[in-house]
Amino acid sequence: AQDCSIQSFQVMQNFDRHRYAGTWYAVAKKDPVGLFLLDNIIAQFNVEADGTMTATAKGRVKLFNNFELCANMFATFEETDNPAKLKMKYWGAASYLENGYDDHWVIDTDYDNYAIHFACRVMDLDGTCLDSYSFIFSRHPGGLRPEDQKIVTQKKQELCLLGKYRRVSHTGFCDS
Ligand code: DAO
Repeated sequence: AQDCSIQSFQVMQNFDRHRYAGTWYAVAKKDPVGLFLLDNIIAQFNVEADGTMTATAKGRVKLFNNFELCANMFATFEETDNPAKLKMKYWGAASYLENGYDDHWVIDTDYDNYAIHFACRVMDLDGTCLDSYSFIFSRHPGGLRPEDQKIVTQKKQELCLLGKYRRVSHTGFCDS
């Protein structure tokens, strides 16, 4: 049987935040409970002068009354004993946007084409995840290259999330 305890998940070896920096387009997403970012999700990771990683992100969200807008989000990252397992503090440019403190695990990336992210918000007693979300990022707004799709499918399976993702569309909603 497959081991779905999150502590058994392989993460990126020798994670290099300098190579991870730059623009990533979310092309697929496994949503958490209380879904926030819907689509047109673009994240920009930075390495600050002091070496810490930060990010800005945009994405379409729906607020109360189904009012939709483009959310401008900010994040700072804290290190843990594993360089690929970061803690992310995030907040919105406006006070009515979501804020929180989540895991940000980099499961795999080739830095130039694809990245697979995973965050568990609530763990079950057996060590599996009860409430997770995961982004599949591409450097290319058009999606993943066929050769990367294979790796991504394999990793989705290892995260016990195969079939749980939806496509994230890019229509230009958050451009300009
Ligand atoms: O969209 O349902 C959701 C959960 C994601 C919340 C995190 C928003 C802030 C993201 C900034 C960095 C990109 C990973």
